Amino acid sequence: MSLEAIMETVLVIGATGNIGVAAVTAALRSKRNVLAVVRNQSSADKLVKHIGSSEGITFVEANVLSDSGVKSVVDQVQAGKLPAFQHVFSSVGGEYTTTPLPEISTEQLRRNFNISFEANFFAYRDTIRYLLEKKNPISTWTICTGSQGDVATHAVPAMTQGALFPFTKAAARENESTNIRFNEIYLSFRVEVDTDAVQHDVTKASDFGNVYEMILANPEVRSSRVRVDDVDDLKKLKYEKKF
Ligand SMILES: NC(=O)c1ccc[n+]([C@@H]2O[C@H](COP(=O)([O-])OP(=O)(O)OC[C@H]3O[C@@H](n4cnc5c(N)ncnc54)[C@H](OP(=O)(O)O)[C@@H]3O)[C@@H](O)[C@H]2O)c1
Ligand SMILES: *[C@@H]1O[C@H](CO)[C@@H](O)[C@H](O)[C@H]1NC(C)=O
Ligand SMILES: *[C@@H]1O[C@H](CO)[C@@H](O)[C@H](O)[C@H]1NC(C)=O
Ligand SMILES: CC(=O)N[C@H]1CO[C@H](CO)[C@@H](O)[C@@H]1O
Repeated sequence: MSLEAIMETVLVIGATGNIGVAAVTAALRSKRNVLAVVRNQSSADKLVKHIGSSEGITFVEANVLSDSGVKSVVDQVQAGKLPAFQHVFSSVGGEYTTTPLPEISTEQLRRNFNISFEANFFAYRDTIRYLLEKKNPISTWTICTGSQGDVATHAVPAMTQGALFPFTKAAARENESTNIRFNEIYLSFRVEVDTDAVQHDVTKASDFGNVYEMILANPEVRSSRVRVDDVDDLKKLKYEKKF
């Protein structure tokens, strides 16, 4: 068998962010290729800088906020212009701000729901059919949400994360017995790309990447919330069914 035939590919949406970089790191470390969706060349360059190399990464430009952005990527995959993928990881994210509720402008509210909710929803809606059609039993679909959705010390991200919870529960239900293992990573502490993490004394993306590596490696983890409450959870998966 050729190397291409056995090499898996992870489609990463939000690939250039703190969490996306962790997912790309995990994919490459576990000998998978990455198809990274980026908004432009500067974002692609940023990802290469964080990872240290572009080996194993194919870049595709798309506007993931638009309801045709991810769809255009899948269309190109189906046309054979981009590598086929078996896994999806999504972590498009908006502002981590403490703006109090009365001061949130309509524009700020809509922008954040656009980035943190709609983009992740479109990513799911427009890749899931492709993965179902391929019927590959190794397929996975993973999203990272934040405990802000419950804690709500930061109203803007709290509201968008809160909206992601029922979406992930519905997706976990709909794929309970398909070829796709859908899982949510529920993260309760700050993770940043390694250089920033060192400066701010928070967890490094490369360490957080362990969680995604463990999910990819463990066929038992399905339709679950994987809780990452403290650093011990970076070594051993803590998961339970979403419903
Ligand atoms: N970091 C954490 O500690 C943490 C904790 C709990 C939960 N989370 C969850 O993970 C999500 C991502 O967090 P993060 O820290 O990785 O965020 P981030 O570093 O700000 O990254 C956000 C990602 O979304 C993309 N994005 C943002 N606005 C965009 C726009 N207008 N058009 C196109 N792409 C856009 C960014 O692309 P560019 O690079 O091109 O800007 C980047 O890839 C959060 O929203 C939350 O759901 C994160
Ligand atoms: C890429 O997008 C970012 C964010 O919108 C912007 O600041 C930057 O100028 C863009 N770079 C290019 C090369 O278009
Ligand atoms: C959301 O993003 C899309 C694509 O960039 C844009 O067309 C739309 O106007 C945005 N919606 C809001 C409410 O900001
Ligand atoms: C077995 C099962 O529940 N399959 C569902 C998986 O998700 C797709 C798309 O959302 C549904 O069409 C299937 O019925």
